[in-house]
Amino acid sequence: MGRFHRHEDGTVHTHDHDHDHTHDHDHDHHHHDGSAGHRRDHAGDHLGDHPGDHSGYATGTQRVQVLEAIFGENDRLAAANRADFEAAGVRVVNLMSAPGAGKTLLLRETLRRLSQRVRIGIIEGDIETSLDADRLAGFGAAVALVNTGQGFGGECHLDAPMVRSALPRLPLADLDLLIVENVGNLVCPAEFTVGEHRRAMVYAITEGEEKPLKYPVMFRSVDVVVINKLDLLPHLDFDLDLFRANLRKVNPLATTIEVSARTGAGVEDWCGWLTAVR
Ligand SMILES: Nc1nc2c(ncn2[C@@H]2O[C@H](COP(=O)(O)OP(=O)(O)OP(=O)(O)O)[C@@H](O)[C@H]2O)c(=O)[nH]1
Ligand SMILES: [Mg+2]
Repeated sequence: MGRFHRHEDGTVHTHDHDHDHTHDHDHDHHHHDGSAGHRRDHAGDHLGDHPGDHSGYATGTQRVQVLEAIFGENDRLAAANRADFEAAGVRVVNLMSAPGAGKTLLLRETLRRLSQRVRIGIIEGDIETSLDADRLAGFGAAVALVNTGQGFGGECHLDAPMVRSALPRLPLADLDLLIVENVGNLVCPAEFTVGEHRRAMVYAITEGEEKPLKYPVMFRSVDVVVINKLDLLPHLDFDLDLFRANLRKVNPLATTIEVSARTGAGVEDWCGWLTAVR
């Protein structure tokens, strides 16, 4: 998805013109669920701020209408999910990352440490397979799998309707915390709220320091960035200070937590953040 902007009021506009883009689209936004006072970007900012021929689509109005309908439906069901979460007294964290950043390993280590004292549910989002859901079985959490490829058109993210489809398979009223492991993707999941209270992302230091600048929509949308794979630092020429500076440029308010899901270092800090979500 690109070449369109979504506004706070739900309206959308496209860039179906072909002049150079020199104007700034970096408006301030707030989450629709009010969970954080920081910015939520327009969709497509990563494509919209550079010069280029944007005349490829002759169907601008129809595209806008379809996108408004998609986001409108998502927001409606996200609100319904949120109401169910509130009624059940469960706090919900939407966990996102690029593929392979370490979400599932971090969740396994989280369950090892927390599941004795916190009642945890997991919604495991993957395009295909139950591989990650299987990896999280047997650690004391209720796990519900959503395959976005089966019946959902192979989507690159979990949206509110998909999360809603998993709720009947979870003992919501008996949970304290529900963690949604989103599909591994640095772009699409940021655009779809699922009714969560907080947004978190796992970022692996193998991904390079510049990713907050290249994928600002995701990095701006989160409350916390878990910096993972710190055990690999001696083997990389990764500059942690430069990464932090890049992150601050796009999201000065994000909390950061340094971990290695492999060695367990820092995982207690992440567990502390999770249990403090109110
Ligand atoms: N060295 C090292 N490897 C890690 C760490 N965390 C995860 N990995 C490895 O990175 C690979 C991907 O980890 P996953 O937990 O599957 O990552 P994911 O984000 O769940 O991946 P997707 O669900 O496919 O997006 C696996 O081989 C993990 O063992 C870490 O802290 N250090
Ligand atoms: Mg995973």
